[in-house]
Amino acid sequence: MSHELGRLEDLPADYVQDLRDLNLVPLWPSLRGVLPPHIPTRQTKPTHWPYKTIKPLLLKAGELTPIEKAERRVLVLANPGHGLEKMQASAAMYLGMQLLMPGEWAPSHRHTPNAVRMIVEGEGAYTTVDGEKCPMRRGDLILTPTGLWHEHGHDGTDPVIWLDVLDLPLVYYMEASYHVNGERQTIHPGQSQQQYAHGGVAPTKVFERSKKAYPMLRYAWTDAKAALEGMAADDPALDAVQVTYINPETGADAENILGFYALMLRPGQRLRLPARSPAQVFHVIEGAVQADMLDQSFTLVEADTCCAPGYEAVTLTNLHADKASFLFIADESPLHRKLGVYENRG
Ligand code: GTQ
Repeated sequence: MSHELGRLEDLPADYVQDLRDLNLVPLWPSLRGVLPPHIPTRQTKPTHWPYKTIKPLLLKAGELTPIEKAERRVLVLANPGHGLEKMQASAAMYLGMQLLMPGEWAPSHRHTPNAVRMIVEGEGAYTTVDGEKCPMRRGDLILTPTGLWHEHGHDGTDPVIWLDVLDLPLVYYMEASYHVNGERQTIHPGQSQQQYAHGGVAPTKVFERSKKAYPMLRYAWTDAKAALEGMAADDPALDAVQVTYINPETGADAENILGFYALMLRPGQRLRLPARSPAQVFHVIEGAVQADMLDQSFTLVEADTCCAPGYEAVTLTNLHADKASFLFIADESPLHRKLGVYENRG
């Protein structure tokens, strides 16, 4: 049952002013705003960022702004529903397309927000995370979790571009976002890529588990793709051919706040994802996919990115009838589950 609540205008102006002078606010005029009926108010709008429109502008940024003047040469994929200046894709997710030109160096820093990179294009770049040199190849996922030093270098001959996904909006909102600059890292042994690259077997820690909270930093696309193709071949009836990027020691999500997944759509497949509370981001690693949500329909080709607000079903259709398409998905599920607000409404 919902009845009309009193408005601010219903109150004597001097009374409201007396409250304000004491840093007090009446709840009832704003109660329905902060606790709307049945479904949250979402500023996150379905938004599509075609790669072909971003790439030339990013390359132009490479001409206009030297790396020393940028530190990170990034065009932010900002959701207009939040206001572009907020640099948010959703309530908790930030997306950016980053360019590194051959020979350039993005210096070492660490920060409280968690980041991952999904490599879009180019050869020869690498990210050093916590002393581990992680080569960047198309489709690879590289973690730079909270607090770990990271820097980017490029020994190749062509521009390298990747998609950054950070939980920056949330960490900033919590007044917990800051960075520290550091020295160039020395590369040390203990390559997580060698130790944890094979699902199902992990290094035996005789006395204790790894001391590292994030034992695996680079997830090669060749491995993730092989896992998806294996699952699809094993069970032709399996609808959601999807893997989650996990911490190989704990089995938990790879990072604490955002979740990361790879999804394979079989030739011509149409897959309805249920309406769940977290917002989601879809990025095409290989193929072409139609993404339908609310009253929007996006045609996503390779390297395109889009986002969907929470509490809405999304239907994904592989636009190729004769081959699989592959998506990278990021969402706010780990956060929603930890906060106890996760819902699947079917
Ligand atoms: O590469 O370290 O898109 O610190 C935003 C902040 C990338 C990075 C971003 C960052 C980075």
